[in-house]
Amino acid sequence: MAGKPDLDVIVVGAGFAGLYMLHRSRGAGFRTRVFEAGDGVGGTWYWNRYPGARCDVESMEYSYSFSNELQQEWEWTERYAGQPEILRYANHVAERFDLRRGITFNTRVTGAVFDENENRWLVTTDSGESVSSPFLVMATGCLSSTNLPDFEGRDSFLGETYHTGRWPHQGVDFTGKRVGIIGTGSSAIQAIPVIAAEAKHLTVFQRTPNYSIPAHNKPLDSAAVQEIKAEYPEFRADNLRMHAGFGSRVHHNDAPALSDDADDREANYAARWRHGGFTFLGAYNDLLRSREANETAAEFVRQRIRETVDDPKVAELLCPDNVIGCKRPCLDTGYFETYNRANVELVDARKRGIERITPNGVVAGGRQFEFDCIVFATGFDAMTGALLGVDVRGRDGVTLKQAWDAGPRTYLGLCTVGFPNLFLVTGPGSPSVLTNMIVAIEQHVDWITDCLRDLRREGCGTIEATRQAQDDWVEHVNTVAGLTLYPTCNSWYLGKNIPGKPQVFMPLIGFPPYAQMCAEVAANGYRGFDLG
Ligand code: N01
Repeated sequence: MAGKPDLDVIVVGAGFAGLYMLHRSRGAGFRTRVFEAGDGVGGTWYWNRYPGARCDVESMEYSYSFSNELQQEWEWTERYAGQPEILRYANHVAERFDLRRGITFNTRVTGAVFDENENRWLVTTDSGESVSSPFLVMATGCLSSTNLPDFEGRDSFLGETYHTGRWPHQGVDFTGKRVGIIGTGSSAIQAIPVIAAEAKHLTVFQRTPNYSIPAHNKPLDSAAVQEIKAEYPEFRADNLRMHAGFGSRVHHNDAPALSDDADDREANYAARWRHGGFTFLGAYNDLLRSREANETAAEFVRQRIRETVDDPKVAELLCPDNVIGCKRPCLDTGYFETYNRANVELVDARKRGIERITPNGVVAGGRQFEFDCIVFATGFDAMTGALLGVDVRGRDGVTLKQAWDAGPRTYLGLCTVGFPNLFLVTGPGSPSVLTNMIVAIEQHVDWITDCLRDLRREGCGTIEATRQAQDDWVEHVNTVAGLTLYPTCNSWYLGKNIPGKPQVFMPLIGFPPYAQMCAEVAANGYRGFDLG
């Protein structure tokens, strides 16, 4: 490779992480270019346009904090913003900070090879372009690589098929259609009530029942918004303190569940249920540490399901029996009520799974169902899928896939041994999906940009995690997870939703101490990194 690269930083992805990375690094004087596979900004909110798509973190929190002008001028309309509004926000940010000119759209990065002689990344794209830069930032998102299970006969279906994570931009009209939906995760739980209201008939195939908490979404009250805006920095700081694993401001009760008697506990859960959202899981401090405590909250939710769903058999099928909060909890608007509709059927796919897909529909539970459309709400190859979807090669030509053969290994969730100058935004081993993603993104992008400036100031060309620091970090992430009930169910946090994926608890639990650790690493001369 000859000559100087004309870029300092290449960023993969123009979601919230890529947009902010471009803004910060450009502001720090780095020549930065972003590649984006879609034809617009927004990442996950660009692709996930399924009916009912809405964020489960409140809109006043799920937004950038880096610009006071931005946070003052933007007006959210609902307590939980819908996908179209969040996408409008992403577009507004791109316009306001003149980011589009730094983004190459409709271009997927296919490969990235580290040149050890020149200390730079050579990046190739599906448009045939090759570019190089010393630093490469993967802003590829945690829930962006869709999981479409290899059901027998999947491609034989003659009707229309959709994946919630790749929804057609023009929308889908289900009027008069017989629809089957596979999956009952967050995406399905949001889509099911909306599709049911439109379709002639909806059949839901459920493998594992899910806990869901009412969102109680509503228009935002402008006086309350003004109050927050008057003290937005304090509100954000307060939110950080309150993050404890559910991605949003949670009012924590710092007492164990069994310290209350049954009536008080019920009253506490009921008040939080009426408030809606993840506040429910902050009812006690040991809900994700003690099975006995957890069961009290789980049973409260089961009772609400039994109360809501008219047919007792359907209600029992909908009642989960695992730990609440162990999988990402869902927030819904009228999910359980939907099973009282005459045009909705719930099918138990737990024992025999989806047996096969036929030209006319689905075979499950020993029955044949005929459909005009099938919706796959089957989730994502989370946290590593998008990273490993790019052919990344580090020192000695070792691929990221090889390096992570037994599961992802990182230092701070930001860097990985053998891949110098490669940064992961909200990578495995960082809190990422267990906190408010925009908060996690801002913290990572700020850390990476400050690091790039420090390297420039010190005249360093490379930064790479040491093996010892990485090994210690992986052990730390596992130890913290092992103190909780998180690893006890088949969640995508563990990679259990993807056949053959190594099972490792990928996110780190606990955002505020994590952010503090990252700051200390930088303040101590990038402890745990080799700088060259
Ligand atoms: O995906 P999921 P998702 N046969 O993996 C089923 C975020 N998100 O897109 O549980 C039959 O949760 C699978 O069954 P099981 C949020 O973090 C946020 O819904 O594995 N079924 C499950 O029911 C969320 O957690 C928002 O047994 C199969 C479903 O498909 C994450 O994205 C909205 C199957 C997949 O559920 C992912 O949510 C949407 C098979 N072979 C998403 N394979 C909000 O902000 C999978 N399933 C509100």
